[in-house]
Amino acid sequence: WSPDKVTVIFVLGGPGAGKGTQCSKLVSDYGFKHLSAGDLLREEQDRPGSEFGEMIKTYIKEGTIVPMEVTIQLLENAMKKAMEEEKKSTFLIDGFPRKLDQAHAFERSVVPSKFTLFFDAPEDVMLERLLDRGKTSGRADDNIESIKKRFRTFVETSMPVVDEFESQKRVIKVNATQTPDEVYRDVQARLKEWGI
Ligand code: UP5
Ligand code: MG
Repeated sequence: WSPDKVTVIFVLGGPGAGKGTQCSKLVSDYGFKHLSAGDLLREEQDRPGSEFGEMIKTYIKEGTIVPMEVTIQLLENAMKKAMEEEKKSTFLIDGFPRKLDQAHAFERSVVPSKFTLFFDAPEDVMLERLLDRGKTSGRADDNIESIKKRFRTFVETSMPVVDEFESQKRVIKVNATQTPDEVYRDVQARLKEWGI
C-alpha cells in the first residue's frame, strides 16, 4: 500500500446532483476506480456481523454524517484492495469528504486530493431527480423527509468543504442541471485543462 503512488479526485455535489452517474462515465473512459462512500457505507450496513450496521442505518435515514473513523477506514480498505487486485491508482472518491474535519483527516492521514469535481445543481432539480429515483431505488433516504434533511446537511456541513477547496483553487465546478451527456462533455473538457 503506497499512498504516494495514488491520485485521488474527490467528487462532491448535493444529493442527486449526479455524482454517481458521472463517475460511471469516467470509469468507462479513463479507467479510474470509482469509490462511492455512500455505497461503501450501505454495503457495510448490510454486511452480516458488522458492528456498525445499525448506526449507519440511522445516520443515512436521518441524512446526517456517519463518524469519519468508519468511512475513512472503509475507503482506505477499498483503495488498498483496488490497488492490489486491479492495479488501479487513480480514484474517484464520490460523496466524501462531507465535513471539514473529514477533509483534513483524509488529506493528512491517507493522501491529499489532486482536486475536487463539484457538481452544482439547485435543490428543485435535485429533489425531482431523487423523488423520481425513489420510485424504484429502494434507498431508505429517497423519501421527502430524508431528502430535506440531506439537503440541510449538505448546505450547512458539506458546502464548507467545497468552499475551502475552492479558496485553494482546487475545484472544478460543473453545471449539473444539463443532460448527463452534456454534463459529461463539460467534465471532459475541464479535465483536459488539468492534464487528464
Ligand atoms: N440523474 C443523474 N444525472 C442526471 C442528469 N444530468 N439529468 C437528469 N437526471 C440525472 O443521480 C441521481 C438520480 O438522478 C438518478 O436517478 C440519475 O439517473 C438521475 P446520481 O448519479 O445517483 O446522483 P448522486 O449525486 O450520486 O446522488 P446520491 O443520492 O447518491 O447522493 P448523496 O450524496 O445524497 O448520497 P450518498 O450515497 O453519497 O450518501 C448517502 C448518505 O450516506 C448520506 O446522506 C450520509 O448519511 C451517508 N454518508 C456519510 O455519512 N458519509 C459519507 O462520506 C458518505 C455518505
Ligand atoms: Mg451517489
